[in-house]
Amino acid sequence: MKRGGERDGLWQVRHKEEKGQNIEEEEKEMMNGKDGLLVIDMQNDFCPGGALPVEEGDVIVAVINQLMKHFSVVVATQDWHPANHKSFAPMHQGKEPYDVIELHGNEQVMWPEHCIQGTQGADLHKELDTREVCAIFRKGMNTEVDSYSGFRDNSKESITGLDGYLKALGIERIHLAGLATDYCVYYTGMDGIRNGYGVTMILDATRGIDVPPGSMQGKLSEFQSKGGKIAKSSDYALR
Ligand code: VGL
Ligand code: ZN
Repeated sequence: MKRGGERDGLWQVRHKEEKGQNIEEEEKEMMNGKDGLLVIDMQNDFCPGGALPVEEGDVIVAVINQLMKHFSVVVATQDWHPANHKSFAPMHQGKEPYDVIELHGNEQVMWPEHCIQGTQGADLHKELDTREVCAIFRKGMNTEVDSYSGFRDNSKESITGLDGYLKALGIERIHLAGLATDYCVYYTGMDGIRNGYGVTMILDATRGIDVPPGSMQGKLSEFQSKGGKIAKSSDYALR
């Protein structure tokens, strides 16, 4: 299948192993039209000054803009909540942001109100180069259930259509950037693995919340234990 602007490039993942001495092993993989970049929730509310700010959340925009140039398929997601979404702490009497409750049988972190449909907080960061974005998938519209993954809601009841879109375009490997590492990026990655993609998280093109503390480390270990790869933006090079 041929798409306009298809680009070939090389990206590499370096593995360092300690075996008495440092052995540096380099693995190179060719990137082609089967690779897609997913830019997760690169929205104002997740950046400093927003409603649910992630530390340095805005710093990665420039990194992502550079990365996009290496991919012919770039997809973005947007957290897109109604104003009365049940993940919002003010919807529950006596609950404070970052408390954890049970909601319809699932653990639910109480978030500050964020990414309300149509508000400036829900807009993609204005410096994000959306010219390179082929499609935007929205999630979190059902008031009753949160939706971290770009593929489906947390209750596994409804899908966004992202999987069908990627498969229709012949995408076999997805590369993840955006916010937040330990929530929407992580859950999108885990679903990606479940749905049969090779999944790489471009770690310096993400930033995390780390709530509760340790969430970052735990989620990254879990992701790698399921076959997810970690890379850095400098591993991607156009040749
Ligand atoms: C996110 C918390 C609540 C995210 C979205 O994009 O990681 N986190 N909604
Ligand atoms: Zn949300």
